[in-house]
Amino acid sequence: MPKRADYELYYWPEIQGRGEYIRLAFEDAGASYRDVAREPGGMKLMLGLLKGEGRHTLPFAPPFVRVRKGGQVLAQTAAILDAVAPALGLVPADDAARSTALQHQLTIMDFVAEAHDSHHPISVALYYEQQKAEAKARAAQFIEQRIPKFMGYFEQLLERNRKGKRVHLLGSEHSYVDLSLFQVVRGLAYAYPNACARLARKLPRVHALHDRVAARPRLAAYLASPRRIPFNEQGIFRHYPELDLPAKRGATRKKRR
Ligand SMILES: N[C@@H](CCC(=O)N[C@@H](CS)C(=O)NCC(=O)O)C(=O)O
Repeated sequence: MPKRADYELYYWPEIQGRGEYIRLAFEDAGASYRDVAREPGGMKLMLGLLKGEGRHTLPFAPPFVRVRKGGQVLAQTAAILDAVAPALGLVPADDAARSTALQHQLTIMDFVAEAHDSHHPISVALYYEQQKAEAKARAAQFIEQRIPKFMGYFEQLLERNRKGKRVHLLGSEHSYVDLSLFQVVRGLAYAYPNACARLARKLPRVHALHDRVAARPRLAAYLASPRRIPFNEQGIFRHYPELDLPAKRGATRKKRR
């Protein structure tokens, strides 16, 4: 009989989306988890919990996670990471560092929401094609103002936390926040390759952190595995060439998962 998993993740099966921040934490820690909605019959279970069929909980939206011990179901990406990180060894033990990690994660989730709204500025209930003109205006602002502001902030944090060469968002310790920033860098490079290429020079520490995270053995194995869903145009980071800056002459696009 297969061993029961320690965690159950409930998230939309076709996209990385916000579920990916949780997947990266489980994968990096080598945790035993089920990605329930990707299993046969799993979508039905997830939709049931969203309709209130769970005894103890009513999550508003995926992702949510059930922790086997105690069976608690918890939603909200940042709250989930805050709750599971100590057992996964993905946050320092002291309370101050744990609060700082949560603060950074919430900032990352604000950034993720803005990345989503850059192609869906009017409503999640409408198709991209129904809000293309508004998306064009919103994406231009996102590229010009918001990506540099958020990324510049993370660059500054890394500069302030500098300790030798091993720089993390939480000073000298690897944490779930590093994994999440990696995902945003990867996602934006997929969605807005030209805009990101032009900004890269100003973000050496962010990119160095991205590269170190990508090289972590368990993460590298995960990224190369079929468990990593490729980026696509149903997810949060979508590549619509018309929303990106034009390519610089001679530039080529790298395909990454
Ligand atoms: N603040 C929540 C947002 C959750 C969320 O928006 N989930 C999306 C998928 S990434 C969803 O399914 N939303 C359904 C809806 O808003 O109606 C989080 O960070 O987890």
